[in-house]
Amino acid sequence: MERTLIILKPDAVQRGLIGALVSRFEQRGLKIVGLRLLAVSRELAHRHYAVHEGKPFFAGLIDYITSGPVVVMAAEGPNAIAVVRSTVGATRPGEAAPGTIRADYGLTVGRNLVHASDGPETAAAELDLWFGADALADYTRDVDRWILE
Ligand code: DAT
Ligand code: MG
Repeated sequence: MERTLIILKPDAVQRGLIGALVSRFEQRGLKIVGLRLLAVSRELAHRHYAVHEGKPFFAGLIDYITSGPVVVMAAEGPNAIAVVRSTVGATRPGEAAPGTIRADYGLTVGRNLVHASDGPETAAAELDLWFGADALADYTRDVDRWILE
């Protein structure tokens, strides 16, 4: 089992896509173990995107992620990190595969709707950054025997 962080960015919230996008992950069978809506401070944005500091798009990225409230989710499942990345699609929506969130709802890299952790180390660090150590829910779902073999 893995856990990973998903952020529905301000454009997704403003466009009224919270329900539709949360549904994508639920329908895939992933279990939501954390969910909250919050305004993002520039300090939190800098920490989240620290790896991109110094790149030409960094300032615009910080402006974008702090431009309105976001929804942060923790999702759990087998290979959840890769499964979520494949559901989200390629960074540039114009290059994302049809059926992925970024292809189905997006056109430009600066409004690509969703963030998803890209590996085990970043998932652990991002879950800690956005949820803290012990805020995630441990629970079982009766339906899991129909989703997980
Ligand atoms: P991803 O979000 O697919 O993990 P990333 O980590 O490389 O992609 O970059 C983080 C975000 O930064 C990405 O969602 C959108 C923005 N971004 C990346 N490359 C960019 C570029 N060349 N121009 C503008 N924005 C970019
Ligand atoms: Mg990334």
